[in-house]
Amino acid sequence: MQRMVSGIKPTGELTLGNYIGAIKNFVDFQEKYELFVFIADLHALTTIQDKSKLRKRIKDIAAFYIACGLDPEKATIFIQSEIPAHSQMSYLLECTSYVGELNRMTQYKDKSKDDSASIQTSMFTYPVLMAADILLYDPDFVPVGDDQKQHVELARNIAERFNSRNGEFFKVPEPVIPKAGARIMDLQNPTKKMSKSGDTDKGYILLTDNLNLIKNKIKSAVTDSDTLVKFDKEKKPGISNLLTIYSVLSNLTIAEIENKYTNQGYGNFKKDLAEIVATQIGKIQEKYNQIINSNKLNQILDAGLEKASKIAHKKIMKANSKLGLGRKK
Ligand code: ATP
Ligand code: LTN
Repeated sequence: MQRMVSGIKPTGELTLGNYIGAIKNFVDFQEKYELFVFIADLHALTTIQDKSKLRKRIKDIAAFYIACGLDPEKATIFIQSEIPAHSQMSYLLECTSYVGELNRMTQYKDKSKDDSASIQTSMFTYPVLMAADILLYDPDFVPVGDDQKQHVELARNIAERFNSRNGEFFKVPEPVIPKAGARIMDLQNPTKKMSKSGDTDKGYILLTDNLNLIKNKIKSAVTDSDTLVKFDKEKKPGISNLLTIYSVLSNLTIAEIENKYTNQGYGNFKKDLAEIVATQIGKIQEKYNQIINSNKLNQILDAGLEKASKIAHKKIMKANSKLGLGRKK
């Protein structure tokens, strides 16, 4: 069975973007691949965090993974910081990467544009930690949203460089970007990615939002002044974003949805979409409420930790040895 690895960082509440761009796909992939999914808590420390909020979010993401349909019998779910090999491998890969290539990472460039003096070092080096997260497990594929493609490509370059310097050691993985929904946009500013750190809370939908609030956010999403339900990313970014959400959540094609709402204007379209989103998130919330305070969540994370840490520990010990560290060949 081919293997996949991916993670989400607990820097805020999960959004509909995280669900459509990442988690929903993990749920499909667990049927066909050996899937490792983790909570990237070390990555959260790239910005300063409130400790008690961080701890709550770590468990929240684990509970949402399961509530969204990840099955711990099929997928290995674990917390990154509980496996020290991630940080250790990150250091070895820092010794295999260049400042020049990290400087080219667009996410870093965006984040450091305003005030690079107050950006933490870890924000700069974080793609290397992400490479470590991936390469430790020798996956074939890394499913991520659009914004993370460049980081997976960096991981590939680092793996190839390590292999050419030290002999074949890491598998070089491929990124897997979803065909639809790789970039769900902000509902109020549809040229920007929907993000938990967005400007207005009307722009993003959280998996924890009250269902009525979700419906209102969809109904007040920015569209354009004509009334045609038609996909056109350049000219009609708002309606195109809503069509993408509708299509991914209903399994109808964009063309089928466009047909369904010919000559109806935006009102009915938005009303139906509001129902679809609220119903699906409502089901997720029900399962989340059942699991969040149960003992089962800890058992799942313990089992995931045991399985993942064996693989990661072996790999880091072999990497140390490959590089001439320690005493053992
Ligand atoms: P932030 O938006 O706070 O900067 P993030 O949501 O991009 O963070 P993560 O939570 O680690 O960061 O992202 C987890 C996964 O969700 C990644 O694969 C990312 O590409 C995907 N993702 C995040 N936002 C969206 C979005 N708006 N549309 C599609 N996929 C998304
Ligand atoms: N950097 C990613 C989260 C992340 C990740 C990973 C994704 C950390 N490690 C390994 C895939 C594989 C983000 O910010 N979205």
